[in-house]
Amino acid sequence: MGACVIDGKALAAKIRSEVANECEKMVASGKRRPKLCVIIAGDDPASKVYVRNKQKACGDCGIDSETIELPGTVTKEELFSLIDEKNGDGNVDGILVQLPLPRGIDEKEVILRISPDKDVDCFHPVNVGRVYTGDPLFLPCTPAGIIELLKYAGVTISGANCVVVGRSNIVGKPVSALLLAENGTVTTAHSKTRDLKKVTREADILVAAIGKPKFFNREYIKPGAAVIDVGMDRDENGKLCGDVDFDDVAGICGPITPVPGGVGPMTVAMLMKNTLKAAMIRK
Ligand code: BQF
Repeated sequence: MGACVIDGKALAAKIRSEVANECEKMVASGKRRPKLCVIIAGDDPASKVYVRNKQKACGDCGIDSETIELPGTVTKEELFSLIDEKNGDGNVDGILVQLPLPRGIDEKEVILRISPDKDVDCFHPVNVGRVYTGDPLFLPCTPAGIIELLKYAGVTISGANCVVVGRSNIVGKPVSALLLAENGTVTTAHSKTRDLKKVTREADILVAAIGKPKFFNREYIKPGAAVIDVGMDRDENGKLCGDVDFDDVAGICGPITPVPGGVGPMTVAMLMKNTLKAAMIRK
């Protein structure tokens, strides 16, 4: 117990090197490298950074990557025909459409268009359902990264009171499902939750995923609790920070993830794992 900062960067590097080893094994056995196709539409600066992080991670792992940049004015039909082409391309293992999409394009429809066996983000309803029924093909990247971070820090999930704050399809809902699959006792709290402090103060494991800079101070935390900060927010000076007031909380909590260098690098590392998996099921 006692505050310890969980080094997500180091764990992500370890996972990338394991993926790299597996890729070299594939090459040694005469197979081609896994290949990820990343599609980005528009010029959101944060999205561009994330796509660059993913390209670089592919390079580190020995995964081939192709990035297709579309203008923000792209139509749904154009995007669909590109996805159809990549679905049918036997040399492409994973397809990722960077979110958010430009206004007017329905993300749900785009996700449905991606072949489930190439859906390395694990956003397709078929893959989401498989996670919930305990028969996963891929694991959702950020939630799977969170589980790995907890295990790496030596936190026992089984039997623990887990409180997830936030209920997005990308983080809150699927991380709740994975914590449940690990035998946690899971509460998913959100903006309508009454007396949030009372709820989070019961948490042995708190996952903060609401997108509000430094929202969670020590009043929300049970002493010794593990704190996972999924926020990618900007503070009053425009500096990157999380949903947790790290300096206030670090004095009383148990293991805690920093921002940057906590969950973020793990999201990208788990994407590499999924891409390797996609390549393995293709052959
Ligand atoms: C780090 C993301 C919100 C909305 C859409 C490393 C990433 C971030 C941080 C990264 C994220 C967040 C990604 C760090 C991908 C994680 O060193 O702390 C890597 O690239 N991420 C995304 O693709 O879409 C998002 C957050």
